[in-house]
Amino acid sequence: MAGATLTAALVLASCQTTPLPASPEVVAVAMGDYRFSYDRSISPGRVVFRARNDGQLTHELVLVDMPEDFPLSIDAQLHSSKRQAFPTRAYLPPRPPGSPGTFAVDLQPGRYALVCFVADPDGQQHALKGMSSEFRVR
Ligand SMILES: [Cu+2]
Repeated sequence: MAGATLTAALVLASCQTTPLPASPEVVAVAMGDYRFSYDRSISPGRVVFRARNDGQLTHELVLVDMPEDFPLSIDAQLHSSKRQAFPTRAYLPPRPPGSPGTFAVDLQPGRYALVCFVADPDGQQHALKGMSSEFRVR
């Protein structure tokens, strides 16, 4: 019993003297039917995306890097005849309604987008029904 108390005291002491890394920024993303809702003011560094499917349909979340000089918005790009693949930074597989999902990434200043490529029974991807969203880290 005394040993356990001593161990607890030592653990407590080490916690008080060891500096902890700063808590990462957390971005809550609500995935609705054909939209992403979140606070777009995101700072550089480690960012935790905490997503949740609040819709009635299954959704996924693909975080892509967009070239700074790309002339179109993500939505215009997705609807253009020349769809271009951007590098995937993170991928949250399809989630049924009510289901959460979390991932962490290290983001440099730049241009990014969230996209859902799940297809409806009509063959159309959610990305073409408005389920894409661009944000800038600065
Ligand atoms: Cu979707």
